[in-house]
Amino acid sequence: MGLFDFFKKKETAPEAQEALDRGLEKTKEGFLSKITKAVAGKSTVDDDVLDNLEEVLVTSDVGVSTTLKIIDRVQQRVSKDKYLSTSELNHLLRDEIQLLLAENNSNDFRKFEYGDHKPYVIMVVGVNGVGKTTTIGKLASKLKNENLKVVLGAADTFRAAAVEQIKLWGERVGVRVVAQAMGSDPASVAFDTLQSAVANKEDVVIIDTAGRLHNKIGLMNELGKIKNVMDKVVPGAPHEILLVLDGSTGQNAFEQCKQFTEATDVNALAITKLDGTAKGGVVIGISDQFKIPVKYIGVGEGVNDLQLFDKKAFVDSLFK
Ligand SMILES: Nc1nc2c(ncn2[C@@H]2O[C@H](COP(=O)(O)OP(=O)(O)O)[C@@H](O)[C@H]2O)c(=O)[nH]1
Ligand SMILES: [Mg+2]
Repeated sequence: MGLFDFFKKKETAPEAQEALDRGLEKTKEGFLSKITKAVAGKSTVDDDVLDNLEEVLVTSDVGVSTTLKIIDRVQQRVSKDKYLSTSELNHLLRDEIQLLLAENNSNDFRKFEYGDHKPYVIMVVGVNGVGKTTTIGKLASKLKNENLKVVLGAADTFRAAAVEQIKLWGERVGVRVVAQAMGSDPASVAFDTLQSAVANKEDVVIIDTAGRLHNKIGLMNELGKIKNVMDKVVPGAPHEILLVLDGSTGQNAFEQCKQFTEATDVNALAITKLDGTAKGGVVIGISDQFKIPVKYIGVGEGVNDLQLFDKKAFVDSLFK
């Protein structure tokens, strides 16, 4: 079984769907009430309705280019069926969004073959405050529950609180944390972590980093240095560069995604804080525009509030 397959099994479970529904409540409320307004007083889907719908999607943080793609698809369906009723619109919209996402990121994490890499090394990047350390703690807990040996590297050495926070998560979920003093070289922490993971035959290494987005060159250099060190200890590492984005920041998350993907080889995304925000549409836009699989979504601060992103379940939940 691949490393991440177990998530997949759990994702289809009713508890996971319920947690997702709860987490997306605010987005859903906003989205559905806007759609209701968009079709008010109309029986068929005409140009006015499409214009209103476009506005609904843009104001739900789906992003302009993804919105235009969706509207275009809906329009094609409407031109085939001129008497399409507004009551059918919800289903149509849901189907088209699901199809769009399915076309885009077809190469999912489900294809990860964990057996190819031991240790499997994940480097976590993203600006300060987006939820990197929290996501690492949650992920470590999930992996540990599957009997994988996990070790965390406290390579966000920029702030003392950051080192303490990841140590706390380590204690809380019962995984080893490699740390040095605040202000030490992040690459040196990464080196120590990987070396000890190899010595201890651990399965998964997760490296936290500082989210300093000083400028693109600075970021590239900082992350490049950590990556190079990892590759020396475990050739090919990091296998995963996970960019964490705060979904509640809407369009800012798009901008951060752009900057980080330009600075380093991000190959997985986590979008956090979808609970308590009405901006959950950002997941659709980011998933569509960046062609990088959204692997995880955060729907709360608790240790169990991390889910694997399941496109179908996500969109289903929005339209429930
Ligand atoms: N509501 C909610 N809060 C979250 C989520 N993920 C992280 N947080 C909170 O966001 C804050 C910053 O998280 P942290 O992991 O320290 O961010 P970092 O600076 O990127 O490491 C903390 O208060 C977390 O509890 C989430 O999915 N939902
Ligand atoms: Mg942190």
